[in-house]
Amino acid sequence: MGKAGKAGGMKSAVTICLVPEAKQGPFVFHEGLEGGCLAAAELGFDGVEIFPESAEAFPSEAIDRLLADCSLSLAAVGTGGGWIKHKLHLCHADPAIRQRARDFIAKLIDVAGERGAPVIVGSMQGTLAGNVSREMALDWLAESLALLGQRACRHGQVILYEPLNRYETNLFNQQAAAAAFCDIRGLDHVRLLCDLFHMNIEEAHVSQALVAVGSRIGHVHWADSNRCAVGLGHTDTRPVIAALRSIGYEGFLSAEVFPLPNGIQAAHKSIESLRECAGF
Ligand code: LER
Ligand code: MN
Repeated sequence: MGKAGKAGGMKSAVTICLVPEAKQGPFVFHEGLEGGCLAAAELGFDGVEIFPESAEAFPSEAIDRLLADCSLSLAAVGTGGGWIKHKLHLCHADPAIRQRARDFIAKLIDVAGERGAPVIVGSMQGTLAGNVSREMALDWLAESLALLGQRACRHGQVILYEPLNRYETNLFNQQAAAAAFCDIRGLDHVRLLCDLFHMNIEEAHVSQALVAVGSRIGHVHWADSNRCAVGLGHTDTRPVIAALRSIGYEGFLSAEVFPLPNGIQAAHKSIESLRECAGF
């Protein structure tokens, strides 16, 4: 964390995708773990956020070696490989698929937890479809997040639940509604992942929305309005940083953006924006 400096307790991270099917996805590095870690370290990021295919395919030995050699933290581990590769999610009408989705995430909680990191439940939350009522889906989601949260807690971790924009889920699109859901359902081991790209679409006021959920925030995806690196769109990130400072946020600001014009330049622009806006 020593690199954070004026950023207070906030830390920088950059995304590395290990799922070939997600080649078009909003991840900075797609060309392998080693290249991604070396570039992240070279650019001065504090950590990396990894999007693996599954727990079984998680390259534990290589990750441990690279994190140690590059002095990087593991910021978080994505679970969306379960959706992209197997179409699993936590609100599926079929109980067997819901169970497989939960098992898929549970195994990733263990590999992430052993390395001091939380997992992200984003696309694996699913979306309401067919005859599934909202009430039913939210019961299933709460039940899974409670069980998975307990598992994360055994590693001293939380689950990062990510409200997504309306084109990706109809469960929760806004932070306040997701926070109220966590409160009402007693989801003590769940924190919110605030993705500035989704928030730019869904929130009336991004920085006010951050302040309103305050201590529920566990992670931030650092992205501009067009999902490019911050600085390449029209989001004003200064009030965002002021809002995070005002609530004493000490987690990661993780660049989850398209590799445009390429991964290295997106990473460079991301760390530069963190230095300019947040004093990294
Ligand atoms: C998906 O849009 C997203 O933001 C990811 O972080 C979800 O896993
Ligand atoms: Mn995100």
